[in-house]
Parts: sequence; C-alpha cells; structure tokens
Amino acid sequence: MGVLGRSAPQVRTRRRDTLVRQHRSFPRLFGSLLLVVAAGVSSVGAAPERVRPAPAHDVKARPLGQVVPAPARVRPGGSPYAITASTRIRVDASRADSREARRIGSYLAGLLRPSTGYALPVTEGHGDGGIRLRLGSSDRSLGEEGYRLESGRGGVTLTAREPAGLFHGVQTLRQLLPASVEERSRQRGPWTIAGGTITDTPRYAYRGAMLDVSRHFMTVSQVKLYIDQLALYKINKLHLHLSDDQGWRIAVDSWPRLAAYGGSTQVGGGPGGYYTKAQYRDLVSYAASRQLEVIPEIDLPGHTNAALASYAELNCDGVAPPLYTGTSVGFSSLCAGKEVTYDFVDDVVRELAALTPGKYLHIGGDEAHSTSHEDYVAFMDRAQAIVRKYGKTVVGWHQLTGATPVKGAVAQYWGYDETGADERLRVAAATKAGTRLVLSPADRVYLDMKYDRNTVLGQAWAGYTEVDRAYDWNPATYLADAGVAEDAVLGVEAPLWTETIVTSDQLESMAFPRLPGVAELGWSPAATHDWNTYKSRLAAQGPRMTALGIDYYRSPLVPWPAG
Ligand code: TNX
Repeated sequence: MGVLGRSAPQVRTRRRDTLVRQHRSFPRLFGSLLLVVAAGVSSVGAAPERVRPAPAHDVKARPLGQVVPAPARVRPGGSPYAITASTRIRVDASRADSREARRIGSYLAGLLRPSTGYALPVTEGHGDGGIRLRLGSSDRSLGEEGYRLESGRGGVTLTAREPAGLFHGVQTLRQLLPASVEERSRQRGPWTIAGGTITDTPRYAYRGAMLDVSRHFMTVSQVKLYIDQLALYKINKLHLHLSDDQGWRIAVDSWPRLAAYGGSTQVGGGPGGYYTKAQYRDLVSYAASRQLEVIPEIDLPGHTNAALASYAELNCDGVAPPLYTGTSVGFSSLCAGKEVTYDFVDDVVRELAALTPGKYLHIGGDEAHSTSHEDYVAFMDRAQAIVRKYGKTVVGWHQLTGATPVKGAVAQYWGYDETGADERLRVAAATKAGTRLVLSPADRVYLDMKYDRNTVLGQAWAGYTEVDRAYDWNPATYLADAGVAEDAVLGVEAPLWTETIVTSDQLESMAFPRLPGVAELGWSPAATHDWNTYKSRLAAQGPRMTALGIDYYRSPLVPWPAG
C-alpha cells in the first residue's frame, strides 16, 4: 500500500548548516543597502535628503485586486486614497466590540508607522476621512471572516461583522500599499491605495499551517515570526506538532519527565527544548491576536519514542528505550494493552485541553507501523473518547479512518498520487459517515518536499513540488474520484516537517512562496483560480517578502520583478 508501505525517508541532516542557497544573498544585500540609504530620511519635518527614487513598480498605486489570496470581488474605480502625515485611524464599533477593534487599529498603526514615519493616531468614534475600521456590520453576507474595503479620495473604510474580518481586511489594505511599507525604517511614499471596493469572504473555514517543533525545536519567537507571516495570507489555524520520536515539546505537570527528559534532544542530537505552560499560553494568545487558532497535536500511539524513553512503564516490556535523534518513522508504539497508557493519555489530554481555548485537539494516529491493527483500533477508540471527554473535537491523520472515527471527528488527508485506491476509498467511506476532511496532500502542500532536484533542504519521498504544483489543484474535487463530496472538505493545511529544517531562514525558504498559494486555495473562490494570473500576483509579493526579511525561494516559474 503506497503510503503505509513507504520506507523511512533518507535524510542527510548533517550538511544543512554549511549550505547557503544562492538566491538568498542578493535580495538580502539589496534590502540592506536600501535600508542604509533610507535610514536617515524623513518625510515629515526633517531636512530633505536625496533618496533613491522608489522602484517603478512601487510608485503607482497597485491595482486593487493585486492581493494574495485573491479577493472574492474587486470593483476598481474612483480616486485613489493617499495616507499622509495627518491620517488618523478611526475605530468605529459598538461598546462590546470596541476593545477588539481598537486592538486591530493599533496593530495596523504598528505596521504602518515605522515605514511611513507618520503618527497615525488611533481614535474612536464616527467621522469621515482617514482609515476607518468599522466593526459590527449587520451585513450577514460578510460572515465571520469577511470584510469590505472601500477606497476613495476621502479615505479608506474597512467594514466587518467580526474582528477576524476586520483583521483580514487589514492584511488586504497592507498589500495594496507599496512593498516598502513593510520595512521597519522610514521609507519614501507616496502611500497610495487604489480607488474602488473589495468585498471578500473565504471559500473554506479551515486554512491551516502545521509546524513540526518536535524534529527540531522552534523557539517561541521563531513561532511568533511564522505566525506573523501566516497572518499576512489570511491563514487561520496553526497546528503545532508537539510530540514525536525525537522530542516532547510541551510541559505536562503530571508527567514532568516528558518535557524535561523527552524534550532534551532533537534530530541530529542538539539540545531540543520545550514550551513551559506559560510560553504555550503566550503563543496561543499571540496567535489569537493574529486571528489564528492553535491546534495542538500529540502524536499517538506511534511517533512516541520521546515519551517511551521518559517513562519505562509506558513500554510493554517495561524497559525505556534511549532517546532518538535519527529520522526514521514507524518504530515506536505506546502499549495498547496496559491501563497506565490510558491514564497517561487522559492526563496529557486534560492538561493540554485546559491550556487550549480552540475547539480542536489532534491525536496523530499516523504511521503506527509498530502497533497491531487490533491494538490501533482499540487505542484510537479510547483516545478519541478522552478527547471528547475534555470537550474537544478530535483531529487525526487520515489513518484514523482505518479505526472508527468518533462523531464530528476531522481527518487530515496526507496521501499523494501514489496512495492506493483502497486507502482513498476508506477515507471516502468515513466522509459518508460524517467525518470531515482537512486536505494536506503530500505531493502538493507538504512544505518539506523539495522544489526540484537542486533544492538543498527537505525530502522528496512524495516527489518534487514546484510552486505551480503546490497551487494548481482543486480541494473540492481532489478526492472526488474516490467519492468524497465537496461539502466534506473543511479546508486545507500546509504542514512543514522539520527533519532537515533548523533555522527560520530555512523554514522560510521552504514555506515561501508555496504557502501563499495554499492560502489562496483556502481563501479564494474557485472562479479566481488560474496559475497565470496567480503567478503575477505572487511575483508582486516578492519585494514585499524581501522587505519583511522572508527568505523565499526565487522559483524560476514566477516572473519576479527585477531588483
Ligand atoms: C510523514 S505525514 C510523516 C512525518 C514525517 C514526514 C516527512 C505524516 C502524518 N507523517 O512523520 O515527518 O512524512 O515528510
């Protein structure tokens, strides 16, 4: 069977630190030159100094629809609006909503102040002109995440029913400004937004990214940086893969050795690490401030060597294995026949559920090659019941459909073109019984797959995945031939496994620019889907990503602007 039967990925992790990708040095160097040039420049008050003119593609207001993900409806027209030194950000919300709206106003001001150099005070109440953020619209068509952006000579108004909509509208507004707005030092304007109206709502409610913090631990600030990058593209779920053979990354009070010992290493033998409960809470609230819901995953019953090494009693033979720093999969299993296993799962799920305000809890369930089928089914039954007991919705990798998914469970499909028909049919049968799917096809959206044979990082077991391949598929019909109906699809998620990924630069070079394409699949109406128009919108993101310091892969398939 294709997926289940594949052999462990061959990963060379040793060479990665010494390898620098060619595409990195040029934009970085150019970016820093610009920064140096622009550093002393002020557009209000300071002595005028000659600055390099902004690159041609930054001078005019960009077309209203030049946004990733593509907005649902774009009606260009009328005069553009220019942000100036006297622009205010006016927050207009009912009392109940006003704190959230103010926070979003301050977030927007925080984005715009360093590069524009303007004060951009955030004020409350009605009033015309400037940037207006209106929350609590009664327009039902905007839903929970939609917004309307109206731009004209007098100002730009964002309207939404819910804070998430206002926040997503801010991301659009930001992308309508020149890329240099993302720099953290004062830049030359003008800061012009094209005239017209955008009305925008998402195609799917679930638009996720997964980060594997187990194979290589990522610090709180690394994760926050990724959250900020995800927010720019309207991703709304952050799935954290918190445990695997190589490391347990979340403190559990009732089983303290999980983090203290099980978290003490990583692939290649580095020091690893884990999140204290306070750090995890901080991550959850940071994500929430960017409208992302954290979905924690504890991978069970396989991928558990770190736990088995920490507590001998979790092993069927009562002997703790050593910690593991390699990259094989499928060799570890909790002991399904022992009661202590379920005490352990209960404690872990209880503590994690209490820390997590979101509705989902992911229990893995993939590649349990060292667990017999019978044990797997029995184990998943009990583990799912525990998740439900603590009030959470079960998420599992699609192997869960080989057991008995509980009512309301979500299965994350990670098959690929070689996945056998029987496996697809099993997934489809589960959807007919009510299981919903998040789609993460490995040969489309696994961000650890190499782009091509020259990609230094990553793996290739599901094949090379260039930017067009990651973008050019349809979630609604992806499993239609197996019998999965459109409405069984909850959305999409792009996982980033980190066997070969250590630094944020490395993470960025794999995630970008594929992640914006996955975000677009999740957000934009199917009618806007077109590789040719997408690739020019994506190209316009190049200078923006550079300004943000995102170390993206300069795919030859994308017409990046020169410079
Ligand atoms: C498969 S996909 C895995 C992970 C690996 C990944 C590497 C899935 C549910 N399991 O354990 O990290 O491949 O690409």
